[in-house]
Amino acid sequence: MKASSIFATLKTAAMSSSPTPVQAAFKLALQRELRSSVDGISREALLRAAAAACREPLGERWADTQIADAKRGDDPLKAPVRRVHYLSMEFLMGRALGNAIAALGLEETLREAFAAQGQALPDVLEREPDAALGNGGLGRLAACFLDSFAELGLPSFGYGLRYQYGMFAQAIQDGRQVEQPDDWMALGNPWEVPRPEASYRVGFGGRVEVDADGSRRWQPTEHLIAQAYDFIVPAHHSQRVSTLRQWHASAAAPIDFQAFCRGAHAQAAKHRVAADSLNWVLYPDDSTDPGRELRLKQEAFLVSASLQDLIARHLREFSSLHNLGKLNAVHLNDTHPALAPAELMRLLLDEHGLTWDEAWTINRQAVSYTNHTLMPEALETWPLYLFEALLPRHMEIIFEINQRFLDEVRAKFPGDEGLLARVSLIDEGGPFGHGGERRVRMAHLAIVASHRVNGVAALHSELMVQTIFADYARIFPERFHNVTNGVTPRRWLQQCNPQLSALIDGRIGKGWRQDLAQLGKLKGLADDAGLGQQFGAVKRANKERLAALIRRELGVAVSPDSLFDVQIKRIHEYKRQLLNVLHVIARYQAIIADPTAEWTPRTVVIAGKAASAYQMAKSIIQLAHDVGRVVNSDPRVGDRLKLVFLPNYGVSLAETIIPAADLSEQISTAGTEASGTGNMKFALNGALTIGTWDGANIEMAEAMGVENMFVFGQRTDAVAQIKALGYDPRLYVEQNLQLKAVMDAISGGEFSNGDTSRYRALVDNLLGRDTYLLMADFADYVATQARVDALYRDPAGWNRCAILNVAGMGWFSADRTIAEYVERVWSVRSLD
Ligand code: 4GP
Repeated sequence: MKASSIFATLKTAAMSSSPTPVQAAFKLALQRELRSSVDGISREALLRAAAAACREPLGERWADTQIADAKRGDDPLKAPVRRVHYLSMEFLMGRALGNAIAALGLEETLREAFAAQGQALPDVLEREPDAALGNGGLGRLAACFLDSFAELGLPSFGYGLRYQYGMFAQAIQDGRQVEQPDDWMALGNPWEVPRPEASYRVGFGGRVEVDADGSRRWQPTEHLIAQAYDFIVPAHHSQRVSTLRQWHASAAAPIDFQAFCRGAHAQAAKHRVAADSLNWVLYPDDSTDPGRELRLKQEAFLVSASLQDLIARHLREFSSLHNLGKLNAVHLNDTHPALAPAELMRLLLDEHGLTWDEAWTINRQAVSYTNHTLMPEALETWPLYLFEALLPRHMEIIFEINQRFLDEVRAKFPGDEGLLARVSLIDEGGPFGHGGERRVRMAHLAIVASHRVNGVAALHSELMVQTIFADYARIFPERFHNVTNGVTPRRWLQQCNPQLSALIDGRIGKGWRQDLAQLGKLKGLADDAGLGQQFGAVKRANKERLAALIRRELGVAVSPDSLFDVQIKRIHEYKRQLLNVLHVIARYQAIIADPTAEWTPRTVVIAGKAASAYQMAKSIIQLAHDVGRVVNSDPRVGDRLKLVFLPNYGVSLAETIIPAADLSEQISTAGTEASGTGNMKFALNGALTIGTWDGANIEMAEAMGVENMFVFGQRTDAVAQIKALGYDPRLYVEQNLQLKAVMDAISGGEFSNGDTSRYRALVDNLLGRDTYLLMADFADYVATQARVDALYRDPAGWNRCAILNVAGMGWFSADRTIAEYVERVWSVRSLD
């Protein structure tokens, strides 16, 4: 039998779950791998074999999906289905094999095949490096969305860059974070499918020339080639797939042959190296001019290649551009791809000869934008000089968009010069601007060009229109919406927590994988003591697994009987990992003061990366290590308290930690966390949340019943009020002896071997400014942690509450989120 026909059989077999042909196909792929393996059947060889066996049926599904999608505009009586193009600089995919075999129904087959080779499936799965092509929440959200695109059968393409090094690998040396390159493709990437036919030229630099007929033509001085590599994401309940198309850059003229012949080899390779630098890392350090230039080039490269691909596909399918906006959505995942409207205008005007009005209509129909943070520093702006030098034609187009937009605003709000200056796409660098430097405001471009702008949780969307985008909300009130985030239940329950999945299946059936709302059926079972015990047993097994990992990684023994209190996310002052550490210190001091009191044993787990230039976040990581070292080695404490920091946080580590958590720390200052998605993953796996009234915590509390969450701290309006009245953090410290003792211990060098300077900046910051109100929230946080202890001492009550948490999570599926995007942002109806 030919390989192709074997894989045709494999595809059918995967659907009918008849094991024989699948095994045959797998064995064939395995033999192929082993023939080239000199040192026996390594786990890596098994991994490659399994990936190869999965890849071919996935390839067939990909082709079928494209054929079906190309026909989507055929029926003139139906509203056309739009293909969504999700542009994102980040896709935090994690590992792929576990997901692929679950989707193809190959789990058991592979388990047996690996067992026959003396290997356990989980051990092989662990050999796959994480594709960490993202930084945090917005990147992981994009990965969840790809899963839901496939599951819901949405015609779509995710577009990103093919970074050779993802987010850095975090090592810890003497308690300090050290960044190392994350060479995730060192052994190749068995999943990517090169698409030589999808290749485009992207220009940079040069100048704009005016033709005899007055039309403008950009003559770039540098050309790069964008080459597509596809990563296929399968649906779990149909044959559909979605695609992440990642662009790789190379120089159009890779070597200067004349220079090479002269022996000037480095000079000959100059263009090649310059082009390749676009592929190196996600988020090059942009504190230098070359760093900023590289970043802007990466963004422009992503946008241009993706839009050229969209237009080429559209022309192939529909041979006319007039319906491009109606049949295609272009979604901007934050401001990083916000250059898209300018590039789409350029392509339509200069390359395809449309008029400004035609091109602008298409643009507005196609483009939409999601904001993911209220932190004003995250709203990108680019110096005009850099923009003009790299993208002169885009600069002209942005000026023109701006002029037309400001004319509209002037007509609508006559005489309001302040408004014009604030909403302009150009920051003129006035007294409150960037020190006299003119800059392009990318968020403003995104808003002006979009027909919809959304935030990611109800509170965030509300605050977005009240604060950072208040002027725009006045101008375009109908443009702003909320779409609350969600997570994929396939990865974040089915795959990461097989035991809990099986327990739930046994009680309510398997339908929740496709329709998470079915978890609501668990509500009626929350008082079933048997279920509670089984629930506790599953948690206990997951905790043992995590305890083993902690011992392996850190050499620290933690007891699975203790309450596992977990905070894993990027390290940021607003997320308040520091508040967590302050509580650990307070608890430590209280245990020392009264060791015989009734202590609920706790293991506090923290993990997360700090941006490489973010000194305060790095100092928090160091403090967590210093405190952990002292607490964990103090014989007076024993099992009552442990603090561990697990290095190199990423998707796979989260998949092990989350199912083992009893308590989920979601403790950002109210009004600062846009949504959070970790909060959803924890609750879905039966952890109880201690959280502020912030982001999606609020909607979660409403869904599960606020009495099932440990809510504490000042709310958003109170935060604003406290600040308005002149917040003085010292007053809170002076009035709270416990807090004072904690601060004194840090500044007195108790955790830094007597070094009183190590945390001076950190302490001064808390006592002097405390932007994120740690001092104001400390007392309530500590009191609420005591309530947590009390409930944990009642296992039946705790398990009941945990079941109610899971039961309340039905709404937080990424499938629901995507259905809402389709309805309110991407559907043709949203254009009316
Ligand atoms: C994150 C937000 O911090 C988080 O609250 C939200 O859940 C997530 O986006 C997805 O919407 N923002 C980022 C970022 O990752 O880089 O701004």
